[in-house]
Amino acid sequence: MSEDKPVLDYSVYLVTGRELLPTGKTYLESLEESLIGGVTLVQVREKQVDTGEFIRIAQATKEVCRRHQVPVLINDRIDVALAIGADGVHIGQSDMPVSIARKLLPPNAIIGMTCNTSEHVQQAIKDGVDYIGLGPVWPTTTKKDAQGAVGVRGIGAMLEILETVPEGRGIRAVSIGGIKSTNALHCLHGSVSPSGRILDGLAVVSDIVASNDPRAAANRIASVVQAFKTNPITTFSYAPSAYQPASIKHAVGELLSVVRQHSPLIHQITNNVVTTQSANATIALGASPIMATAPEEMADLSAAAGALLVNFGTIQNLDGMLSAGRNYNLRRKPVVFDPVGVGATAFRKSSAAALLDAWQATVIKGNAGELAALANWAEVEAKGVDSVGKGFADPAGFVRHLAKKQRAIAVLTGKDDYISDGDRVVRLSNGHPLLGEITGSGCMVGTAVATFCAAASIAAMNSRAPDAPEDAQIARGDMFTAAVGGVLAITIASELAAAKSDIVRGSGTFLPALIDELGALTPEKIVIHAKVEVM
Ligand code: 3NM
Repeated sequence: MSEDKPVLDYSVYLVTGRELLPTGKTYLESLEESLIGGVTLVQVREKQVDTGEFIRIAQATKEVCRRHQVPVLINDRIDVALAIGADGVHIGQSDMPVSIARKLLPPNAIIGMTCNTSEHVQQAIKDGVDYIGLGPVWPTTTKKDAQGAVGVRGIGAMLEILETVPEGRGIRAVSIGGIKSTNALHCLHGSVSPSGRILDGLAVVSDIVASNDPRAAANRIASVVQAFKTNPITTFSYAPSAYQPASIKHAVGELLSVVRQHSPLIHQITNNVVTTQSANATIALGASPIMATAPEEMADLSAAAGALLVNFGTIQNLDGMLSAGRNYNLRRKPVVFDPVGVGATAFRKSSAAALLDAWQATVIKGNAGELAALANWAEVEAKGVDSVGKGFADPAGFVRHLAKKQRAIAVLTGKDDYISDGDRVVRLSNGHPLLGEITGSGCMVGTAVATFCAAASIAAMNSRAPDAPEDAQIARGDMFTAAVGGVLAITIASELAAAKSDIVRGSGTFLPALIDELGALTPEKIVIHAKVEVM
């Protein structure tokens, strides 16, 4: 790269789209307002005008952008870029080859390229581009011939290539396609690559251009990107570095006290086998359940509730699940995902994929079979699995891998339970065989995890200074400890219930005793009984 190449700020990358302007707003007005709002880079994209008109628009764009010291790139047309002295070009996969563009343009020109696949990224690295535009993240109607959406994890996989190929490190990356201020944080957070590479910015057309208030629209995205880039959550190591069993047990006890004190509303979209007992478990823990499924009520409920559980044991309303998670993400409230039986049918698998692309899960909880199906057996086998259904040769390594990949806390339930934030792993070994003899004990773990997550969120909000800067956590609070707490609550209560030999004579009498013990659980009992090992 040439020495005097300008250093661009890709944070809020506006791609123009005059056809989307609202009535009454001129192109240059909208552009200027968006620059005031925080756009840091502009690409002039014109697909339907003659050369003379393109040059006129590009020149006018450049003049406005210069006033705000914002660089201008031209989509596709090297000749137009040269004609107006633009800062560079953005070229698509079917446009002029980079090597030719490089020869035609001045040495300090910026060249960016659209990449939809890993192969495109590898080629772009070979071509020596300055930045890549990765997408589409989500379906978009703005680009008529857009490729299939790759999702946030697809963006992360492409970002990882920049990290693993040495020449890729200096290349900047933005994502594009369906990005709005409402999903911007999910896009940034969910696309962090396994080795921690983050996006340099977000490229947006309609969310800014089609707005009646482009200044506010740009500003909303700018503040999300700014908060994320200032303090990117590349792992989930929220917990203090001295994370020892004693401090974990104590912190879980404190969260139980928060549940009892605040009685948060726990919104559960769950299966119709366990609805009643999950609701009763929620009440016993000291919280309030609401079991609502209709998409129309998700916005209101996300304002009122402390956490969301999505358990898809019986998928009746996928739209409700999609809408619910998006709303809770928007409010930065925890979303617990329990992909019950996800490996059983193709519909469950595709639904899980759709949900995990539509919103960011805070915690993903499942047994060995479920989490293996979610992670793809191929990957699991590569990580070492004993045999299908039995468990993992390296459960700690597996949960760490899954947490990293899904950018969530991963909870693997079984005889021992493993919980990871993608960095550290905790093994819990409480529980009783009777849990395996009643239906829905795993679902109750999901309920309890959601309840503790709501408490962690309340604790974080209560300790937050009123003037604290925006942070980049998709759900605020120590969700790792919350996940540990939810598992411990059910497993410790199961031991205490089973020990009541005068009352409990089998699975039928065990369930009510379990609910009783959840109600009688105290921070002290957690500290006494919890079997916690930091791995
Ligand atoms: N390129 P909006 S998607 C210009 O995937 C463009 O390469 C894409 O528009 C790609 O922000 C796209 O309105 C349009 O969804 C993005």
